Amino acid sequence: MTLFEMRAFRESFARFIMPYKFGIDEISTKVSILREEFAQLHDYNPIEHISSRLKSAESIEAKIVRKQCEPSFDEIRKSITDIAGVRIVCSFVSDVYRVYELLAAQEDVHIVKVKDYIANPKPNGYKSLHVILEIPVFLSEGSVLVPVEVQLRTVAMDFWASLEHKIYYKYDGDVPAGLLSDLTDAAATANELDVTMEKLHRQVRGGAVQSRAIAI
Ligand code: 0O2
Repeated sequence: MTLFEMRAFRESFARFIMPYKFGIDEISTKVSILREEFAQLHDYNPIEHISSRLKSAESIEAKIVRKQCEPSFDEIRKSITDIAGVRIVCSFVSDVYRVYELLAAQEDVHIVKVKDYIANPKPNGYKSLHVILEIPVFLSEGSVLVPVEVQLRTVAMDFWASLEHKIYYKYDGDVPAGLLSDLTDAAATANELDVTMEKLHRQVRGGAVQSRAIAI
Protein backbone atom coordinates (compact mmCIF):
# COMPACT_ATOMS: atom_id res chain seq x y z
CA MET A 1 0.00 0.00 0.00
CA THR A 2 1.35 3.46 -0.89
CA LEU A 3 1.45 6.28 1.68
CA PHE A 4 -1.38 7.96 -0.22
CA GLU A 5 -3.52 4.78 -0.09
CA MET A 6 -2.76 4.35 3.61
CA ARG A 7 -3.92 7.89 4.36
CA ALA A 8 -7.07 7.41 2.24
CA PHE A 9 -7.86 4.17 4.11
CA ARG A 10 -7.31 5.82 7.51
CA GLU A 11 -9.68 8.62 6.54
CA SER A 12 -12.36 6.22 5.25
CA PHE A 13 -12.06 4.10 8.40
CA ALA A 14 -12.42 7.19 10.61
CA ARG A 15 -15.59 8.17 8.70
CA PHE A 16 -16.91 4.59 8.91
CA ILE A 17 -16.37 4.25 12.66
CA MET A 18 -17.67 7.72 13.67
CA PRO A 19 -21.43 6.88 13.80
CA TYR A 20 -20.64 3.87 16.04
CA LYS A 21 -18.97 6.21 18.53
CA PHE A 22 -22.11 8.38 18.50
CA GLY A 23 -24.25 5.26 18.98
CA ILE A 24 -22.25 4.53 22.13
CA ASP A 25 -22.74 8.15 23.27
CA GLU A 26 -26.53 7.87 22.78
CA ILE A 27 -26.85 4.63 24.75
CA SER A 28 -24.46 5.77 27.49
CA THR A 29 -26.54 8.94 27.94
CA LYS A 30 -29.77 6.92 28.16
CA VAL A 31 -28.24 4.64 30.81
CA SER A 32 -26.83 7.58 32.79
CA ILE A 33 -30.28 9.24 32.78
CA LEU A 34 -31.95 6.05 34.04
CA ARG A 35 -29.29 5.69 36.70
CA GLU A 36 -29.65 9.25 37.96
CA GLU A 37 -33.43 9.18 37.86
CA PHE A 38 -33.52 5.91 39.80
CA ALA A 39 -31.24 7.29 42.48
CA GLN A 40 -33.43 10.43 42.82
CA LEU A 41 -36.90 8.90 42.62
CA HIS A 42 -36.51 5.43 44.02
CA ASP A 43 -33.61 6.00 46.37
CA TYR A 44 -31.98 3.00 44.73
CA ASN A 45 -29.38 2.48 42.04
CA PRO A 46 -29.63 -0.74 39.98
CA ILE A 47 -26.54 0.12 37.89
CA GLU A 48 -23.10 -0.37 39.40
CA HIS A 49 -21.09 0.86 36.42
CA ILE A 50 -21.10 1.35 32.63
CA SER A 51 -18.23 0.93 30.21
CA SER A 52 -17.96 1.05 26.46
CA ARG A 53 -15.58 0.25 23.68
CA LEU A 54 -15.27 0.66 19.93
CA LYS A 55 -13.99 -2.45 18.20
CA SER A 56 -10.47 -1.83 16.91
CA ALA A 57 -9.60 -2.17 13.21
CA GLU A 58 -7.55 -5.30 14.07
CA SER A 59 -10.45 -6.85 15.94
CA ILE A 60 -12.87 -6.06 13.07
CA GLU A 61 -10.39 -7.62 10.65
CA ALA A 62 -10.15 -10.80 12.78
CA LYS A 63 -13.95 -11.07 12.83
CA ILE A 64 -14.21 -10.56 9.05
CA VAL A 65 -11.79 -13.45 8.59
CA ARG A 66 -13.67 -15.64 11.13
CA LYS A 67 -17.06 -14.91 9.58
CA GLN A 68 -15.64 -15.10 6.04
CA CYS A 69 -17.31 -11.86 5.05
CA GLU A 70 -16.29 -9.49 2.24
CA PRO A 71 -13.71 -6.94 3.40
CA SER A 72 -15.82 -3.93 2.35
CA PHE A 73 -17.33 -1.28 4.65
CA ASP A 74 -20.84 -2.13 3.37
CA GLU A 75 -20.43 -5.81 4.18
CA ILE A 76 -18.90 -5.05 7.59
CA ARG A 77 -21.83 -2.74 8.36
CA LYS A 78 -24.27 -5.54 7.55
CA SER A 79 -22.58 -8.47 9.24
CA ILE A 80 -20.69 -7.13 12.27
CA THR A 81 -23.08 -5.83 14.87
CA ASP A 82 -20.75 -5.43 17.85
CA ILE A 83 -18.52 -2.63 16.57
CA ALA A 84 -20.11 -0.35 19.19
CA GLY A 85 -20.27 -2.06 22.58
CA VAL A 86 -21.71 -0.90 25.89
CA ARG A 87 -21.46 -2.98 29.06
CA ILE A 88 -23.87 -2.32 31.93
CA VAL A 89 -22.99 -3.93 35.23
CA CYS A 90 -25.93 -4.23 37.62
CA SER A 91 -26.18 -5.13 41.27
CA PHE A 92 -28.62 -8.04 40.98
CA VAL A 93 -29.96 -10.40 38.31
CA SER A 94 -33.43 -8.82 38.57
CA ASP A 95 -31.83 -5.42 37.86
CA VAL A 96 -30.27 -6.78 34.64
CA TYR A 97 -33.72 -7.59 33.24
CA ARG A 98 -35.23 -4.41 34.65
CA VAL A 99 -32.63 -2.16 33.00
CA TYR A 100 -33.01 -4.12 29.74
CA GLU A 101 -36.80 -3.61 29.79
CA LEU A 102 -36.42 0.11 30.51
CA LEU A 103 -34.07 0.50 27.54
CA ALA A 104 -36.18 -1.67 25.23
CA ALA A 105 -39.29 0.39 26.07
CA GLN A 106 -37.75 3.61 24.75
CA GLU A 107 -39.33 4.77 21.48
CA ASP A 108 -36.12 5.29 19.53
CA VAL A 109 -34.56 1.99 20.61
CA HIS A 110 -35.16 -0.92 18.27
CA ILE A 111 -34.26 -4.36 19.60
CA VAL A 112 -32.72 -6.50 16.86
CA LYS A 113 -31.59 -9.59 18.75
CA VAL A 114 -31.33 -10.86 22.32
CA LYS A 115 -29.01 -13.66 23.45
CA ASP A 116 -29.81 -14.61 27.03
CA TYR A 117 -26.68 -16.27 28.36
CA ILE A 118 -28.09 -15.86 31.88
CA ALA A 119 -30.99 -18.21 31.22
CA ASN A 120 -28.75 -20.31 28.92
CA PRO A 121 -25.11 -19.96 30.06
CA LYS A 122 -22.26 -20.93 27.72
CA PRO A 123 -20.67 -24.36 28.48
CA ASN A 124 -17.76 -22.64 30.27
CA GLY A 125 -20.22 -20.92 32.63
CA TYR A 126 -20.24 -17.49 30.91
CA LYS A 127 -23.36 -15.50 31.78
CA SER A 128 -24.61 -12.15 30.46
CA LEU A 129 -27.60 -10.75 28.64
CA HIS A 130 -26.49 -9.72 25.13
CA VAL A 131 -28.70 -7.30 23.23
CA ILE A 132 -28.15 -5.97 19.73
CA LEU A 133 -30.17 -2.81 19.37
CA GLU A 134 -30.38 -0.03 16.81
CA ILE A 135 -30.43 3.62 17.70
CA PRO A 136 -30.84 6.60 15.32
CA VAL A 137 -27.90 8.99 15.22
CA PHE A 138 -28.57 12.40 13.67
CA LEU A 139 -25.72 13.57 11.47
CA SER A 140 -25.42 16.69 9.29
CA GLU A 141 -26.52 14.69 6.24
CA GLY A 142 -29.46 12.99 7.94
CA SER A 143 -30.00 10.19 10.41
CA VAL A 144 -28.43 6.74 10.39
CA LEU A 145 -29.44 3.68 12.38
CA VAL A 146 -26.47 2.42 14.34
CA PRO A 147 -26.28 -1.07 15.83
CA VAL A 148 -24.93 -1.24 19.38
CA GLU A 149 -24.23 -4.41 21.34
CA VAL A 150 -25.27 -3.97 24.95
CA GLN A 151 -24.03 -6.55 27.43
CA LEU A 152 -25.85 -6.55 30.77
CA ARG A 153 -24.56 -8.60 33.69
CA THR A 154 -24.20 -8.63 37.47
CA VAL A 155 -21.05 -7.70 39.39
CA ALA A 156 -20.40 -11.41 40.06
CA MET A 157 -20.81 -12.31 36.34
CA ASP A 158 -18.53 -9.40 35.41
CA PHE A 159 -15.85 -10.46 37.91
CA TRP A 160 -15.85 -13.97 36.46
CA ALA A 161 -15.88 -12.83 32.81
CA SER A 162 -13.00 -10.35 33.30
CA LEU A 163 -10.76 -12.99 34.87
CA GLU A 164 -11.74 -15.63 32.32
CA HIS A 165 -10.97 -13.16 29.50
CA LYS A 166 -7.50 -12.46 30.95
CA ILE A 167 -6.75 -16.19 31.34
CA TYR A 168 -8.00 -16.89 27.81
CA TYR A 169 -5.65 -14.25 26.39
CA LYS A 170 -2.73 -15.32 28.59
CA TYR A 171 -2.95 -18.85 27.14
CA ASP A 172 -3.83 -17.56 23.67
CA GLY A 173 -7.11 -19.49 23.74
CA ASP A 174 -5.42 -22.79 24.64
CA VAL A 175 -6.31 -22.89 28.36
CA PRO A 176 -5.19 -26.06 30.22
CA ALA A 177 -8.09 -28.46 31.00
CA GLY A 178 -7.59 -28.17 34.79
CA LEU A 179 -7.90 -24.39 34.66
CA LEU A 180 -10.96 -24.61 32.42
CA SER A 181 -12.72 -26.89 34.87
CA ASP A 182 -11.75 -24.62 37.83
CA LEU A 183 -13.17 -21.68 35.90
CA THR A 184 -16.46 -23.50 35.31
CA ASP A 185 -16.61 -24.27 39.07
CA ALA A 186 -15.93 -20.59 39.80
CA ALA A 187 -18.83 -19.62 37.50
CA ALA A 188 -21.11 -21.86 39.57
CA THR A 189 -19.86 -20.15 42.75
CA ALA A 190 -20.51 -16.72 41.21
CA ASN A 191 -24.01 -17.88 40.38
CA GLU A 192 -24.60 -19.03 43.99
CA LEU A 193 -23.44 -15.60 45.17
CA ASP A 194 -25.93 -13.92 42.82
CA VAL A 195 -28.77 -16.10 44.13
CA THR A 196 -27.87 -15.38 47.78
CA MET A 197 -27.43 -11.64 47.22
CA GLU A 198 -30.75 -11.41 45.36
CA LYS A 199 -32.46 -13.15 48.30
CA LEU A 200 -30.87 -10.77 50.82
CA HIS A 201 -31.78 -7.80 48.63
CA ARG A 202 -35.45 -8.86 48.53
CA GLN A 203 -35.48 -9.27 52.32
CA VAL A 204 -33.95 -5.82 52.84
CA ARG A 205 -36.27 -4.12 50.31
CA GLY A 206 -39.28 -5.93 51.81
CA GLY A 207 -38.21 -4.75 55.27
CA ALA A 208 -37.76 -1.18 54.05
CA VAL A 209 -41.24 -1.14 52.47
CA GLN A 210 -42.77 -2.58 55.65
CA SER A 211 -41.11 -0.04 57.96
CA ARG A 212 -42.24 2.83 55.66
CA ALA A 213 -45.80 1.48 55.85
CA ILE A 214 -45.58 1.37 59.68
CA ALA A 215 -44.21 4.94 59.79
CA ILE A 216 -47.15 6.15 57.64
P1 0O2 B 1 -14.72 -7.92 23.22
O1 0O2 B 1 -13.48 -7.15 23.14
O2 0O2 B 1 -15.13 -8.26 24.63
O3 0O2 B 1 -15.84 -7.32 22.46
P2 0O2 B 1 -21.89 -12.73 16.79
O4 0O2 B 1 -21.39 -11.34 17.14
O5 0O2 B 1 -23.30 -12.98 17.25
O6 0O2 B 1 -21.66 -13.06 15.38
P3 0O2 B 1 -20.05 -13.64 18.76
O7 0O2 B 1 -19.12 -12.49 18.57
O8 0O2 B 1 -19.41 -14.98 19.03
O9 0O2 B 1 -21.01 -13.80 17.53
O10 0O2 B 1 -21.11 -13.26 19.88
P4 0O2 B 1 -21.26 -13.62 21.39
O11 0O2 B 1 -20.59 -14.89 21.79
O12 0O2 B 1 -22.71 -13.50 21.71
O13 0O2 B 1 -20.55 -12.40 22.11
C1 0O2 B 1 -19.20 -12.12 21.98
C2 0O2 B 1 -18.78 -11.19 23.12
O14 0O2 B 1 -19.37 -11.63 24.35
C3 0O2 B 1 -17.29 -11.25 23.33
O15 0O2 B 1 -16.74 -10.20 22.61
C4 0O2 B 1 -17.15 -11.05 24.83
O16 0O2 B 1 -17.23 -9.68 25.17
C5 0O2 B 1 -18.38 -11.74 25.37
N1 0O2 B 1 -18.18 -13.18 25.59
C6 0O2 B 1 -18.80 -14.19 24.94
N2 0O2 B 1 -18.43 -15.37 25.42
C7 0O2 B 1 -17.53 -15.14 26.39
C8 0O2 B 1 -16.80 -15.99 27.29
O17 0O2 B 1 -16.88 -17.22 27.26
N3 0O2 B 1 -15.98 -15.36 28.18
C9 0O2 B 1 -15.86 -14.01 28.24
N4 0O2 B 1 -15.04 -13.49 29.15
N5 0O2 B 1 -16.55 -13.18 27.41
C10 0O2 B 1 -17.36 -13.74 26.50
P5 0O2 B 1 -15.33 -10.32 21.86
O18 0O2 B 1 -15.55 -9.93 20.44
O19 0O2 B 1 -14.72 -11.68 22.10
O20 0O2 B 1 -14.40 -9.28 22.51
